[in-house]
Amino acid sequence: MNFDQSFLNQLSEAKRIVFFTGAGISAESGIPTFRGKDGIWNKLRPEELANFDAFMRNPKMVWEWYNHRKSIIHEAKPNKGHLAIAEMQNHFDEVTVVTQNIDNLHRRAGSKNILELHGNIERNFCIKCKTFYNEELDFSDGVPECKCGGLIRPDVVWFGEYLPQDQFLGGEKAAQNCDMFFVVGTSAVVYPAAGLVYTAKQSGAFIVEVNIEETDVSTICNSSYFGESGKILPAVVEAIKNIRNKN
Ligand code: BV8
Ligand code: ZN
Repeated sequence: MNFDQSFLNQLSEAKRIVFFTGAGISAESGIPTFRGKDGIWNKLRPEELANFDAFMRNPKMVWEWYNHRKSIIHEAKPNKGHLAIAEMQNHFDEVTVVTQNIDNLHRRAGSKNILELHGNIERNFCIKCKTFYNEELDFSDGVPECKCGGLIRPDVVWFGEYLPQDQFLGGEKAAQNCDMFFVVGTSAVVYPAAGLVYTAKQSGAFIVEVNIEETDVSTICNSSYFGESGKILPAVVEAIKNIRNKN
Protein backbone atom coordinates (compact mmCIF):
# COMPACT_ATOMS: atom_id res chain seq x y z
CA MET A 1 0.00 0.00 0.00
CA ASN A 2 1.45 3.36 -1.04
CA PHE A 3 0.59 6.11 1.40
CA ASP A 4 1.50 9.70 0.57
CA GLN A 5 4.21 11.40 2.59
CA SER A 6 1.95 14.05 4.12
CA PHE A 7 -0.29 11.27 5.50
CA LEU A 8 2.71 9.39 6.95
CA ASN A 9 4.05 12.59 8.53
CA GLN A 10 0.71 13.23 10.21
CA LEU A 11 0.49 9.62 11.34
CA SER A 12 3.89 9.81 13.00
CA GLU A 13 2.96 13.02 14.88
CA ALA A 14 -0.65 12.19 15.78
CA LYS A 15 -1.60 11.50 19.38
CA ARG A 16 -5.39 11.59 19.24
CA ILE A 17 -7.19 9.91 16.38
CA VAL A 18 -10.84 9.36 15.57
CA PHE A 19 -12.45 6.72 13.35
CA PHE A 20 -15.83 7.85 12.09
CA THR A 21 -17.38 4.72 10.61
CA GLY A 22 -20.41 3.67 8.60
CA ALA A 23 -21.95 0.56 7.11
CA GLY A 24 -19.03 0.06 4.68
CA ILE A 25 -16.67 -1.07 7.43
CA SER A 26 -18.99 -4.00 8.17
CA ALA A 27 -19.53 -4.91 4.49
CA GLU A 28 -16.63 -7.38 4.56
CA SER A 29 -18.29 -9.06 7.56
CA GLY A 30 -21.25 -9.83 5.28
CA ILE A 31 -23.54 -7.05 6.50
CA PRO A 32 -25.09 -5.23 3.54
CA THR A 33 -24.64 -1.47 3.24
CA PHE A 34 -27.57 0.89 2.71
CA ARG A 35 -26.30 2.98 -0.17
CA GLY A 36 -23.30 2.89 -2.51
CA LYS A 37 -22.84 0.59 -5.47
CA ASP A 38 -23.39 -2.67 -3.56
CA GLY A 39 -26.01 -1.28 -1.17
CA ILE A 40 -28.69 -3.93 -0.76
CA TRP A 41 -31.24 -1.44 0.47
CA ASN A 42 -30.98 0.57 -2.76
CA LYS A 43 -34.48 -0.61 -3.70
CA LEU A 44 -35.85 -0.33 -0.16
CA ARG A 45 -34.92 3.13 1.06
CA PRO A 46 -33.93 3.07 4.75
CA GLU A 47 -35.65 6.44 5.19
CA GLU A 48 -39.00 4.71 4.49
CA LEU A 49 -38.62 1.90 7.06
CA ALA A 50 -36.42 3.47 9.72
CA ASN A 51 -38.96 5.97 10.99
CA PHE A 52 -41.55 6.09 13.73
CA ASP A 53 -44.56 6.61 11.43
CA ALA A 54 -43.66 3.49 9.42
CA PHE A 55 -43.42 1.56 12.70
CA MET A 56 -46.83 2.76 13.91
CA ARG A 57 -48.41 2.02 10.50
CA ASN A 58 -46.92 -1.44 10.19
CA PRO A 59 -44.90 -2.58 13.23
CA LYS A 60 -44.83 -6.17 11.95
CA MET A 61 -43.12 -5.18 8.69
CA VAL A 62 -40.56 -2.99 10.45
CA TRP A 63 -39.82 -5.78 12.95
CA GLU A 64 -39.39 -8.27 10.10
CA TRP A 65 -36.75 -5.94 8.61
CA TYR A 66 -34.91 -5.65 11.94
CA ASN A 67 -35.13 -9.38 12.70
CA HIS A 68 -33.69 -10.13 9.28
CA ARG A 69 -30.81 -7.71 9.90
CA LYS A 70 -30.34 -9.05 13.44
CA SER A 71 -29.88 -12.59 12.16
CA ILE A 72 -27.22 -11.39 9.68
CA ILE A 73 -25.47 -9.40 12.44
CA HIS A 74 -25.50 -12.35 14.85
CA GLU A 75 -23.74 -14.53 12.27
CA ALA A 76 -21.20 -11.81 11.44
CA LYS A 77 -17.72 -11.49 12.91
CA PRO A 78 -15.52 -8.40 13.11
CA ASN A 79 -13.31 -8.17 10.00
CA LYS A 80 -9.73 -7.00 9.47
CA GLY A 81 -10.88 -3.38 9.34
CA HIS A 82 -12.55 -3.50 12.79
CA LEU A 83 -9.54 -5.39 14.19
CA ALA A 84 -7.07 -2.87 12.75
CA ILE A 85 -8.96 0.00 14.41
CA ALA A 86 -8.85 -1.86 17.73
CA GLU A 87 -5.12 -2.43 17.29
CA MET A 88 -4.54 1.32 16.81
CA GLN A 89 -5.16 1.56 20.59
CA ASN A 90 -1.65 0.12 21.06
CA HIS A 91 -0.05 2.89 19.01
CA PHE A 92 -1.80 6.18 19.86
CA ASP A 93 -2.60 8.00 23.11
CA GLU A 94 -6.29 8.24 22.37
CA VAL A 95 -8.39 6.36 19.84
CA THR A 96 -12.09 7.15 19.62
CA VAL A 97 -14.54 5.26 17.43
CA VAL A 98 -17.59 7.28 16.45
CA THR A 99 -19.89 4.92 14.62
CA GLN A 100 -23.20 5.18 12.82
CA ASN A 101 -23.44 1.39 12.89
CA ILE A 102 -25.76 -0.46 15.22
CA ASP A 103 -24.03 -3.85 14.87
CA ASN A 104 -21.66 -4.01 17.88
CA LEU A 105 -18.74 -5.18 15.72
CA HIS A 106 -16.31 -2.49 16.95
CA ARG A 107 -16.92 -3.62 20.53
CA ARG A 108 -16.52 -7.27 19.59
CA ALA A 109 -13.23 -6.40 17.84
CA GLY A 110 -11.89 -4.92 21.09
CA SER A 111 -12.27 -1.15 20.63
CA LYS A 112 -12.87 0.47 24.02
CA ASN A 113 -13.81 4.06 23.42
CA ILE A 114 -16.91 3.84 21.23
CA LEU A 115 -19.67 6.36 20.63
CA GLU A 116 -22.78 4.94 19.00
CA LEU A 117 -24.60 7.74 17.21
CA HIS A 118 -27.54 5.68 15.92
CA GLY A 119 -28.17 3.28 18.80
CA ASN A 120 -27.69 -0.47 19.04
CA ILE A 121 -29.74 -3.30 17.56
CA GLU A 122 -29.22 -5.47 20.67
CA ARG A 123 -31.32 -3.14 22.82
CA ASN A 124 -35.08 -2.59 22.67
CA PHE A 125 -37.50 -0.47 24.63
CA CYS A 126 -41.23 0.02 25.18
CA ILE A 127 -42.55 3.11 23.38
CA LYS A 128 -45.07 3.70 26.23
CA CYS A 129 -43.24 3.22 29.54
CA LYS A 130 -39.62 3.20 28.17
CA THR A 131 -38.72 -0.08 29.91
CA PHE A 132 -35.66 -1.65 28.27
CA TYR A 133 -35.70 -5.21 26.96
CA ASN A 134 -32.29 -6.52 26.05
CA GLU A 135 -33.03 -10.22 26.11
CA GLU A 136 -35.07 -12.46 23.85
CA LEU A 137 -38.37 -10.93 22.83
CA ASP A 138 -41.64 -12.80 22.33
CA PHE A 139 -42.69 -12.51 18.68
CA SER A 140 -45.59 -14.99 18.92
CA ASP A 141 -48.08 -12.20 18.18
CA GLY A 142 -45.89 -10.78 15.39
CA VAL A 143 -44.75 -7.77 17.39
CA PRO A 144 -43.26 -7.91 20.90
CA GLU A 145 -45.27 -6.16 23.60
CA CYS A 146 -44.33 -4.78 26.99
CA LYS A 147 -45.96 -5.84 30.26
CA CYS A 148 -47.77 -2.46 30.16
CA GLY A 149 -49.26 -3.27 26.75
CA GLY A 150 -47.04 -0.83 24.81
CA LEU A 151 -45.22 -1.84 21.63
CA ILE A 152 -41.53 -2.63 21.92
CA ARG A 153 -39.16 -1.13 19.36
CA PRO A 154 -35.44 -1.46 18.67
CA ASP A 155 -33.25 1.14 20.42
CA VAL A 156 -31.97 2.67 17.20
CA VAL A 157 -32.28 6.24 15.97
CA TRP A 158 -34.86 6.59 13.24
CA PHE A 159 -35.13 9.43 10.71
CA GLY A 160 -36.63 12.50 12.34
CA GLU A 161 -35.45 11.45 15.80
CA TYR A 162 -32.76 13.10 17.90
CA LEU A 163 -29.45 11.33 18.37
CA PRO A 164 -28.57 10.27 21.95
CA GLN A 165 -27.15 13.54 23.27
CA ASP A 166 -24.26 12.10 25.26
CA GLN A 167 -23.08 10.07 22.27
CA PHE A 168 -23.34 12.96 19.81
CA LEU A 169 -21.69 15.47 22.16
CA GLY A 170 -18.91 12.94 22.78
CA GLY A 171 -18.48 12.62 19.02
CA GLU A 172 -18.32 16.41 18.60
CA LYS A 173 -15.74 16.72 21.36
CA ALA A 174 -13.59 13.97 19.83
CA ALA A 175 -13.87 15.62 16.38
CA GLN A 176 -12.83 18.98 17.83
CA ASN A 177 -9.84 17.62 19.74
CA CYS A 178 -8.25 15.07 17.42
CA ASP A 179 -5.15 15.29 15.25
CA MET A 180 -6.43 12.90 12.59
CA PHE A 181 -9.99 12.05 11.66
CA PHE A 182 -10.56 8.93 9.54
CA VAL A 183 -13.84 8.71 7.61
CA VAL A 184 -14.35 5.01 6.93
CA GLY A 185 -17.04 3.26 4.88
CA THR A 186 -19.70 5.92 5.07
CA SER A 187 -21.54 7.73 2.29
CA ALA A 188 -21.63 10.71 4.71
CA VAL A 189 -25.12 11.77 3.68
CA VAL A 190 -27.00 11.27 6.95
CA TYR A 191 -27.00 14.28 9.27
CA PRO A 192 -26.18 15.39 11.91
CA ALA A 193 -23.62 12.52 11.98
CA ALA A 194 -21.93 13.55 8.70
CA GLY A 195 -21.50 17.07 10.09
CA LEU A 196 -18.75 15.71 12.36
CA VAL A 197 -16.43 15.51 9.34
CA TYR A 198 -16.79 19.30 8.91
CA THR A 199 -16.40 19.87 12.66
CA ALA A 200 -13.08 17.98 12.58
CA LYS A 201 -11.96 19.87 9.46
CA GLN A 202 -12.79 23.26 10.99
CA SER A 203 -10.93 22.27 14.16
CA GLY A 204 -7.76 21.63 12.14
CA ALA A 205 -7.70 17.83 12.03
CA PHE A 206 -6.10 16.01 9.10
CA ILE A 207 -9.00 14.22 7.37
CA VAL A 208 -8.44 10.81 5.81
CA GLU A 209 -11.06 8.97 3.79
CA VAL A 210 -11.18 5.19 3.36
CA ASN A 211 -13.93 4.05 0.99
CA ILE A 212 -14.40 1.99 -2.14
CA GLU A 213 -15.72 5.06 -3.96
CA GLU A 214 -15.86 8.86 -3.74
CA THR A 215 -18.39 10.39 -1.38
CA ASP A 216 -19.93 13.76 -0.56
CA VAL A 217 -16.96 14.59 1.73
CA SER A 218 -14.11 13.44 -0.55
CA THR A 219 -13.31 17.00 -1.62
CA ILE A 220 -12.54 18.15 1.92
CA CYS A 221 -10.28 15.19 2.77
CA ASN A 222 -6.53 15.71 3.01
CA SER A 223 -5.86 12.13 1.89
CA SER A 224 -8.23 9.64 0.30
CA TYR A 225 -7.57 5.93 -0.06
CA PHE A 226 -9.99 4.07 -2.27
CA GLY A 227 -10.31 0.36 -1.60
CA GLU A 228 -11.74 -2.00 1.00
CA SER A 229 -11.30 -0.87 4.59
CA GLY A 230 -10.33 -4.47 5.51
CA LYS A 231 -7.26 -4.03 3.32
CA ILE A 232 -6.38 -0.36 3.84
CA LEU A 233 -6.70 -0.16 7.64
CA PRO A 234 -4.34 -3.10 8.37
CA ALA A 235 -1.85 -1.36 6.04
CA VAL A 236 -2.18 1.78 8.19
CA VAL A 237 -1.35 -0.32 11.27
CA GLU A 238 1.75 -1.67 9.48
CA ALA A 239 2.76 1.89 8.52
CA ILE A 240 2.52 3.14 12.12
CA LYS A 241 4.46 0.12 13.38
CA ASN A 242 7.24 0.86 10.87
CA ILE A 243 7.32 4.50 11.93
CA ARG A 244 7.48 3.60 15.65
CA ASN A 245 10.21 0.99 15.04
CA LYS A 246 12.39 3.56 13.25
CA ASN A 247 12.05 6.17 16.02
C1 BV8 B 1 -32.26 14.29 13.02
C2 BV8 B 1 -30.17 3.62 12.30
C3 BV8 B 1 -33.04 16.16 14.26
C4 BV8 B 1 -31.22 2.59 12.30
C5 BV8 B 1 -30.14 5.29 10.56
C6 BV8 B 1 -32.85 16.96 4.12
C7 BV8 B 1 -31.57 17.41 4.02
C8 BV8 B 1 -30.64 17.13 5.03
C9 BV8 B 1 -31.00 16.42 6.14
C10 BV8 B 1 -32.28 15.96 6.25
C11 BV8 B 1 -33.20 16.24 5.24
N1 BV8 B 1 -34.37 15.67 5.60
C12 BV8 B 1 -34.20 15.04 6.79
C13 BV8 B 1 -32.94 15.22 7.20
C14 BV8 B 1 -32.34 14.71 8.42
C15 BV8 B 1 -32.07 13.24 8.34
C16 BV8 B 1 -31.11 12.99 7.19
O1 BV8 B 1 -29.91 13.16 7.31
N2 BV8 B 1 -31.63 12.60 6.03
C17 BV8 B 1 -30.84 12.44 4.83
C18 BV8 B 1 -30.76 11.00 4.42
C19 BV8 B 1 -31.46 13.30 3.78
N3 BV8 B 1 -31.51 12.87 9.61
C20 BV8 B 1 -32.24 12.49 10.65
O2 BV8 B 1 -33.45 12.38 10.58
C21 BV8 B 1 -31.50 12.28 11.94
N4 BV8 B 1 -32.11 12.97 13.02
O3 BV8 B 1 -31.93 14.99 12.07
O4 BV8 B 1 -32.77 14.78 14.18
C22 BV8 B 1 -34.50 16.40 14.18
C23 BV8 B 1 -35.36 15.74 15.01
C24 BV8 B 1 -36.72 16.01 14.93
C25 BV8 B 1 -37.19 16.93 13.98
C26 BV8 B 1 -36.29 17.55 13.14
C27 BV8 B 1 -34.93 17.29 13.25
C28 BV8 B 1 -31.49 10.81 12.34
C29 BV8 B 1 -30.84 9.98 11.28
C30 BV8 B 1 -30.65 8.55 11.80
C31 BV8 B 1 -31.02 7.57 10.78
N5 BV8 B 1 -30.70 6.23 11.25
N6 BV8 B 1 -29.98 4.11 10.99
C32 BV8 B 1 -30.99 1.46 11.37
O5 BV8 B 1 -29.89 1.22 10.91
O6 BV8 B 1 -31.99 0.76 11.14
S1 BV8 B 1 -29.70 5.65 8.92
C33 BV8 B 1 -28.58 4.71 8.10
O7 BV8 B 1 -27.74 5.66 7.49
C34 BV8 B 1 -27.58 3.77 8.65
O8 BV8 B 1 -28.01 3.01 9.69
C35 BV8 B 1 -26.39 4.57 9.04
O9 BV8 B 1 -26.43 4.77 10.43
C36 BV8 B 1 -26.59 5.86 8.29
C37 BV8 B 1 -25.47 6.25 7.42
O10 BV8 B 1 -25.24 5.32 6.40
P1 BV8 B 1 -23.78 4.83 6.17
O11 BV8 B 1 -23.31 4.16 7.39
O12 BV8 B 1 -22.96 5.91 5.61
O13 BV8 B 1 -23.99 3.67 5.07
P2 BV8 B 1 -24.24 3.79 3.51
O14 BV8 B 1 -24.84 2.51 3.08
O15 BV8 B 1 -24.95 5.02 3.16
O16 BV8 B 1 -22.79 3.91 2.87
C38 BV8 B 1 -21.89 2.83 2.86
C39 BV8 B 1 -20.56 3.34 2.36
O17 BV8 B 1 -19.60 2.32 2.50
C40 BV8 B 1 -20.60 3.72 0.87
O18 BV8 B 1 -19.97 4.98 0.71
C41 BV8 B 1 -19.76 2.60 0.20
O19 BV8 B 1 -19.04 3.08 -0.93
C42 BV8 B 1 -18.83 2.24 1.32
N7 BV8 B 1 -18.27 0.85 1.29
C43 BV8 B 1 -18.89 -0.29 0.92
N8 BV8 B 1 -18.08 -1.36 1.10
C44 BV8 B 1 -16.92 -0.88 1.61
C45 BV8 B 1 -17.03 0.54 1.72
N9 BV8 B 1 -16.03 1.29 2.17
C46 BV8 B 1 -14.88 0.67 2.54
N10 BV8 B 1 -14.70 -0.69 2.50
C47 BV8 B 1 -15.70 -1.47 2.02
N11 BV8 B 1 -15.50 -2.82 1.96
ZN1 ZN C 1 -44.16 -0.58 28.68
